[in-house]
Amino acid sequence: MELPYQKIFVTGHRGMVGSAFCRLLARKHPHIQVITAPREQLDLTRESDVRAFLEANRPDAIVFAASRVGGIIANATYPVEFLSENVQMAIATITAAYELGVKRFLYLGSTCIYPRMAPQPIREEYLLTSPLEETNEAYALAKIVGLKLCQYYRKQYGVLFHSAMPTNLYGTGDNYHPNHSHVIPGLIRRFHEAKINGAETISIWGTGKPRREFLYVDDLADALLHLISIHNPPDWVNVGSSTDISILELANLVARTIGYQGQILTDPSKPDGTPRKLTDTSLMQATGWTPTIELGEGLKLAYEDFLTGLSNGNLRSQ
Ligand code: GFB
Repeated sequence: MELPYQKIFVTGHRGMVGSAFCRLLARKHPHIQVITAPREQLDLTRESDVRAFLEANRPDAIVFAASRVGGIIANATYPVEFLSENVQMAIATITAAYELGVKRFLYLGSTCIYPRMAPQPIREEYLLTSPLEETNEAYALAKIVGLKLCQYYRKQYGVLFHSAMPTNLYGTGDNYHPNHSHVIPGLIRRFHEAKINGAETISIWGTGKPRREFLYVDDLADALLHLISIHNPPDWVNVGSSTDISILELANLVARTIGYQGQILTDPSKPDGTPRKLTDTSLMQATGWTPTIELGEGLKLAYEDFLTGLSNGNLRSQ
């Protein structure tokens, strides 16, 4: 399907989501000019800088994939940065986009915006119905601000600003930092090192009892392309795989993928986070989109990406 855009500005193009979306655009819509700006060239927290950049580049659509992101330990350790940087980037970029007449704005959040004890599976309307999960409250609040600002611009000014709330993501270009990463890259790195070092046991964080849903990042990129191509997208919509797995079962799956045969131990001194955050994806399915990459296949692709990054010396670890 042709897209009615000549120039799309993708923020966060070097991140896992942004780079996956740029790859997909280049493959499926090579005629569309993809505009990007590295952090050292454009500080998205400064509205005047963003306005000047948009004035100079005039994109007709923005996919907002820039975020200060991290796993449970990073979020629980740096709430000031997770709240302030993400709120400032959202307000500066969404406001500048409206001022400069950008036709379409797709903002990315996360399913951690929903209450800790939301009924499962989580539907979009459960937003703000009860307290958030403490370990990532700062990030969740920031993402709720961005989602709501887009919703208000759409309601008040009729512009097509809307949001996607992906479940836990993993895959090509992930961040493998030993402490700041999410669970899948965290386990891949540590299980690989345990295999190489012949470690007899390895500990996973927490009790292993929480359940998580996962989506391969190339599936998300396809969902984002789908969302900017439909005429009346939901104000915000969950993007997930509709299946979840316990962290201990995931650890066993990662061990099998990597070929690690030691004993897997739990470490209850580390936080579990929210017990479960399975998304209800019926709203997204109703728009005509479903994911294609199963977890088993995705883990193989992610491990291959890790090994490639390791051998090339360009593994993302920040
Ligand atoms: O992926 P994760 O860091 O974030 O942790 P959340 C998921 C679960 O995996 C937690 C356990 O119960 C962790 O205790 N876990 C076990 C590990 N071993 C590891 C490990 O080696 N590394 C990590 N990171 N976890 C995030 C939010 O919550 O979800 C973010 O903090 C974002 O803001 C993201 O929303 C999507 O799933 O708990």
